[in-house]
Amino acid sequence: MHKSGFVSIIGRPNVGKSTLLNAFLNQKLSIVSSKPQTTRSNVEGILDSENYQIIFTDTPGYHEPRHKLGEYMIKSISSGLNEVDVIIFVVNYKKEILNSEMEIFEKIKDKKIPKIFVLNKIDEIKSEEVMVALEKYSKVMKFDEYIPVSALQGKNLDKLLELILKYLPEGPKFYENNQTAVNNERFFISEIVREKILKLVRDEIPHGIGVEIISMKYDEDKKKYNIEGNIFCEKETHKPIIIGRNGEMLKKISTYSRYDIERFLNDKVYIRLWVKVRKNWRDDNNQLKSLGYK
Ligand SMILES: Nc1nc2c(ncn2[C@@H]2O[C@H](COP(=O)(O)OP(=O)(O)OP(=O)(O)O)[C@@H](O)[C@H]2O)c(=O)[nH]1
Ligand SMILES: [Mg+2]
Repeated sequence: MHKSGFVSIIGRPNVGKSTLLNAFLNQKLSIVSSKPQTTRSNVEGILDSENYQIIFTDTPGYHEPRHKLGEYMIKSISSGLNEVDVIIFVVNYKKEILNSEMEIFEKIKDKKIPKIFVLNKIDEIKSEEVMVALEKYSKVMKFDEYIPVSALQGKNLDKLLELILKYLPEGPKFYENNQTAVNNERFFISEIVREKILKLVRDEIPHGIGVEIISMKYDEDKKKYNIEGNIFCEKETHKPIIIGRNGEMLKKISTYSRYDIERFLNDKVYIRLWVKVRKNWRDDNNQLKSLGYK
């Protein structure tokens, strides 16, 4: 018997949805950072085995949108819930259940789809707290399964996979063997650059960053990819911060990006990035589209 299907990972920002996807795929597919609202578009990853194929969708964190980019992110979550076979709802331990968690639950509770409740980051809490939290949530949120995990340490992920497989329907492979990614290469490359900016640049600046890959060519003589891209920021005052003194910050962003892109493409890379200002692009439909948020 071969099982296959679509599994969506949803939850508030920063709870570890992308970390969970990457852990299942054993590959860094979706970018991760300690700042909330890291993921902006749905990222699909395929876990393939002899007896099953799971297509995971990592979605943006659920939040109250404050601009059109935020609205796009919220729409992505909804579209990620269309025609799925299993929903995974990820939360982190807190003393009280949050209103926003209840809001997410309200959105999925009437769907006739198997739902798994995942308490993530259990490496950060005591085992008594795990029990208390699971009991508290299970009283107010009806799920088919409840499971505590640590996506970062890989704790209980084998059990979570078993639960997913339990609810996954019988079906054929939807994608070829050995394919992990669905989104296109340029998407991943721009995401890698955005991740480095999220890690290296302070405060709120990264939230207003958009990355566009303008060209990607393979140089047959030098045997490496030539990649060029634009980093868009929202304010004139952000530009010198991203470039840094003597261009040092931009150099760091480029170098760290190159390491990851080389790993991703499995080839040598030369990357050049430019920093440009696009005022309020997060609220401009055309600019959003040009950055792939459509
Ligand atoms: N201690 C601990 N940290 C974790 C775990 N899973 C994720 N994290 C950390 O939590 C932070 C957020 O992780 P992400 O995977 O980006 O979270 P997300 O839910 O995808 O966030 P958004 O894309 O913003 O919605 C990162 O710093 C991760 O390293 C875990 O199991 N344990
Ligand atoms: Mg994410």
